[in-house]
Formats: sequence, structure tokens, C-alpha cells
Amino acid sequence: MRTQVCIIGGGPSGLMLSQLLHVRGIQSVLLEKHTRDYVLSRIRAGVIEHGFAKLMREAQCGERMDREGEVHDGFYIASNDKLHRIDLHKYSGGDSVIVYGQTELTRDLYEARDRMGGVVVHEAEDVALHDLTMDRPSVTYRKDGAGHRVECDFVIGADGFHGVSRKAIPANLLREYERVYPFGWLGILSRTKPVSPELIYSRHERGFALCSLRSQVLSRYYIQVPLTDTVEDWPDDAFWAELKRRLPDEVAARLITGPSIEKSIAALRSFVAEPMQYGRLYLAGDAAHIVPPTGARGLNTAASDIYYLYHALVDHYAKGDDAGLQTYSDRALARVWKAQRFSWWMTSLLHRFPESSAYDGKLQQVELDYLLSSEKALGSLAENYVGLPY
Ligand code: RFL
Ligand code: PHB
Repeated sequence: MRTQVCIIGGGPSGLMLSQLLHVRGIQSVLLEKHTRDYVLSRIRAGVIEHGFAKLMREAQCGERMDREGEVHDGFYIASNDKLHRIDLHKYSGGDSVIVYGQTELTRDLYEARDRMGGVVVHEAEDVALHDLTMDRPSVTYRKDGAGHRVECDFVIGADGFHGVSRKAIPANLLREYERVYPFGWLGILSRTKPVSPELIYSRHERGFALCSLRSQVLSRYYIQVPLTDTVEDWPDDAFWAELKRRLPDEVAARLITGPSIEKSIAALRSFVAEPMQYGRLYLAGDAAHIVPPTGARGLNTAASDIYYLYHALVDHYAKGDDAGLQTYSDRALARVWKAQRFSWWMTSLLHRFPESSAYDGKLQQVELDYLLSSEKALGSLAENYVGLPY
């Protein structure tokens, strides 16, 4: 099979890029390791920035998002039994975020690919990248026992943190930066009315908690847990009891509980691989970088990679201009590192760190006090949370 762009990974990054390229008349083949149902069963991001939403519209997949997504002008930080509202709209100079689940936007992207006759191969096994430094790279895979080869001009590695693309870059050319946090997030989804119409990020001596939502009838809650905990350690009743302990009393009193319909633990990690390009391979999204979810930056940073890559590929095919491809890694990484800084900062501000001293605890408290008392600090929080410009 011959195509222009071979995309590895059918998560939001890969789907979004294939859809955007299609709209501009550039062909792609997308290879995904798992079934569509499996990809859609992973509950992940809930908060998206307007830059992401704009790309969804440009990809002709924004209709349901615009109808069903909720615009949020603010969120709360809870600490010492009090709620503090962060007015994103005011402090960002008029911006906001959209609450729309990653599952839903991935579904919208798959539906658009179907509608436009996009080539998406599911259950592609043993994906391998070849001749990345030649003019004609290729990607091989197996499907139903048969071997296949896709010849292309460019290979896009959008196969997430555990994918094969990043590993195709020779180790001596790749620099990896990493921080692993000594805790994870246990998340549950429940068909209950959210405790608050806006998100609540709670800092508590027992550990962090987050009250989020997917709609006014679907709640998403998280609590910080040790990495040694498993989902089996947390029956629903234990989860709800612990969540309530970490929320201000008046919030805990109005929390509506119910059976969980999904429960999972995510480890928290910061990771960046540099450069994001090798020959004709370009990495995008979680394949190149990961953030802890505290600042809601992961998917939004993936979207900025896609934005740069999409424009670079359009310039290549439409104008024979390769400047965007040549500078892709540097441009993408400049924004990636800002998201890394913000995610690390929000994680440090709100979590309980097992090794921290009494002094560290005081610093964390004064950092929060300062934030809540300073218009400039609130401005910095807001502009990062709604998304820095591309
Ligand atoms: P994905 O979503 O991991 O998709 C990669 C796809 O590649 C496939 N794959 C392969 N395909 C072919 N061959 C191989 N060898 C392959 N290996 C893997 C995989 O099956 C998969 O389908 O990466 P992508 O597209 O870059 O998207 C990134 C986002 O998923 C991620 O950044 C966000 O979910 C992070 N995140 C959040 N981001 C936000 O911007 N806002 C949020 O509110 C937010 N909340 C979250 C989050 C992530 C979380 N977890 C579970 C880590 C909340 C959580 C709990
Ligand atoms: C979510 O709803 O899953 C969510 C929201 C905000 C975050 C992380 C996750 O910072």
C-alpha cells in the first residue's frame, strides 16, 4: 500500500491529524494496535482548551462538542475546609475551557473518519518502522496473520507513551527527561449528579482529590493513592468515604454517591523525549511527552503538536515549503516544556508528598496562600490552565 502519511496510533493525536490532513487533500493510513471499542473504553481527559476545540472544528468534527460540551469559566481550589473560586474568565482576559470527555471526542473523530472513507486499520500487530532516514520510509504490520507494508513520505508516531515509534529513534540521538511521582490517581466514573457544576481541586493532609464531571448526570472523581494500591483495595464505599474526608464539610455533605461504572489507577509521571523528529519520523502527543493530569495539559499539549505538524505538512505538500517540518521539534518542544512546568507546579501545590518535611508543608501552604491573594499569580494560573497560545 502506498500513501503520503502513515500515522501510527489511533488515539486523539493520530485521529485528529489524519482528519485534518484529509480535509486538506492529503492522504494518510492510520494503524491502531487495539480495537475501536478498546480505545473508546479508556476514560481519560475531561478538560479541553479552546485551541483544541478550534482544531476539532477545523477537522469538521466539532458539532457534537459544541452542542454537548460545557463551557467552564472557572474552577475551585479547596484547602483547609474552604472553597476558593478561580475565575478563569476574569484572570485569563476572557478565556475559558470546555468540559468534554476524551471518549466522546475520540468517538467523533472515528465517526468523521468513517464518513470520509479514511483508512483506519485496527488490530494492527507488530508495527515496525523502516528506512526513516531515506526518502521513502515504510511501516510494516500484521493483520489477521498476514503481513502488510505501507510505503509513505512521512511516518507520524502518535502511539502514546508505550508505543513503538519513539523506540525507533537510535538511543544515542534521543534524550529523555523524566520525573516519576510517588503516588497515583484512583479515578471513578459514576452516573450521579456532580457535586459541583465546576471542578474542585482539593488539597488535603490525607492527599489530593478532584471532583470533575462529564455532564450534569455523569461524575468523574479522583483521589491520590499510594502506588502500591490496586483497584481491588478500593471498593466503592471505601472510595466515597475517603473522597468525603478530603473535601470541605459542606461539599462532602452534598456529595451524591452511587455505583462506579469505571474504576482505574493512573501513575503520575512527567516525561519528555528530545528531539521529536528523526529523519522522516515525527513524534506527537503522549509518544513524546507525558504530564501528570493535575493541570489538564496532556491532551491539550498533544493538540498543539498536531497543530504544528498539520501546518508543516500542508506547507510541504501545497507549497513545497519545508521550514515547518524542519523547525517542528523545536517549536513543539517550546510549548511542551511550558506545559511540563505548569503540570509539575500544580501537582506540587496540591498533592501530599510522602517524603516531605514540615518545612516543605509550610512552603506548600504559603505558595497556595500567595496564589489566592495575588492577582498576578492568579493571572499566571489562569493563562496556563486555559492554554498558552500556539
Ligand atoms: P493515546 O491516547 O495514548 O493514544 C495512542 C494510541 O496508540 C496506540 N498504540 C499503537 N498503535 C499501533 N502500534 C503500536 N505499537 C501501538 N502502541 C500504542 C494505542 O492503542 C492508542 O490508541 O495518545 P495520544 O493520542 O497522544 O493522546 C494523549 C492523551 O490520551 C493524553 O495526553 C490525555 O489523556 C492526558 N489526560 C488529560 N489531558 C488533558 O489535556 N486534559 C485532561 O483533563 C486530562 N485528564 C489525562 C487525564 C490522562 C489520564 N490518564 C489515565 C493518564 C486524566 C487521566 C486520568
Ligand atoms: C477529568 O475530568 O478526567 C480531569 C479533569 C481535570 C484534570 C484531570 C482530569 O486536571
